[in-house]
Amino acid sequence: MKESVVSREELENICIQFDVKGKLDCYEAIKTGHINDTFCVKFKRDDGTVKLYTLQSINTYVFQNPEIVMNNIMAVTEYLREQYHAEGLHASRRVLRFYKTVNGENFYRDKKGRCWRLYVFVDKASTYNNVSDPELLFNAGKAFGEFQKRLSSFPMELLQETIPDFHNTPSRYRQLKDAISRDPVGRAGEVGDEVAFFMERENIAGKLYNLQQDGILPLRVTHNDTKYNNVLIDDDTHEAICVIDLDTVMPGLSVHDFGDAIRFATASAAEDEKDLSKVYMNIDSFDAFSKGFIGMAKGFFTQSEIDNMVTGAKLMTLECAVRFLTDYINGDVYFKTDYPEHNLDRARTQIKLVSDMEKKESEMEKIIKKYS
Ligand code: GN1
Ligand code: MG
Repeated sequence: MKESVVSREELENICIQFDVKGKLDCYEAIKTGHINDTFCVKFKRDDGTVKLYTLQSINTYVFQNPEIVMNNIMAVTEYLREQYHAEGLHASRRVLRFYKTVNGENFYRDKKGRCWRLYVFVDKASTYNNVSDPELLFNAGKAFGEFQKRLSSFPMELLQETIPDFHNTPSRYRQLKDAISRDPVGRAGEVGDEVAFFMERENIAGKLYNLQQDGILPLRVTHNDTKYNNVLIDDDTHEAICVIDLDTVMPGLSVHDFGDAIRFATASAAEDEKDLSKVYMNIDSFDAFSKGFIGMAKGFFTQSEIDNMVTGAKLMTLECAVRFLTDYINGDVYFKTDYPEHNLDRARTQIKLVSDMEKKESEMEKIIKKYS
């Protein structure tokens, strides 16, 4: 997926659609994230005051119904904001605040058909891609766990699925097989080893999906994209203050949120590291994150959820590997890439992580037990 090009004048005009006051002073593209195009924009008012906003164009190949995405996000952020207020807490740095357009819409569709949304930029806070500091990992685990706890009273029926079957791992396998048989850009022949790895594990791919279908794992309001860089860390206190990237908040499984976070936060190297000898699952990071996610939500998760957290980590990593490889075979239509083998490199790191997790399964189980 290619990034869309947008001029300064276009950015300024789009912001004006959200009734932003003043003139565009400067802007910067924010490069984290594989899906949407994001900018930090700075506006200067006539009285000299400045205000920062995040402007984002929603990827409509990935999110075919931006109305649903924005309805969900507005409902969830509003709910969280009221909850914080009811507890006498400030919400401005804890919950993203989205603006409506001058026409009262949740997003603005420009002449080129791109869908834009605008929200307050949270200052003095950062996102990180690679972390090994246990305090930061603990704080992020706590924040993602708390996010679920806070939304456990949210009326789930108000949420619509923004991407159907998002974490349906068997369906991700079907998409892979479909890509292999269509082979639109002639890459399927090069990935035999990777495909063999997936096929050897196909028998476990449906485990969590089936447990949910059988009513053993409860549906909750979940985030579904709990990468470490989807939580804002306060620059001064190092607290994980605000969960971001809410596009996939919808009914889902807690074990998926835990698992996807583990996939990313405990990885010893970047998601696209080429030197696979550097890639493994850091068990100390696993301990720190679990202490936050499970330890701080004691009593919240059911026993069947606790029993399946480690499977969540393995399956979310496996699923992500399948998705990267599928996109590679399809010609890189979904995830943003910087070079032709980018998705293949990503798939390979995830495969390496799955292998390492398989070796460390009993160590991981012990840690979960310790905190539950
Ligand atoms: C995408 O947008 P970002 O980078 O937070 C993807 C996740 C993947 C992740 C892999 C909507 O997340 O599902 O796990 O890349 N988001 C979507 O890094 O597909
Ligand atoms: Mg995302």
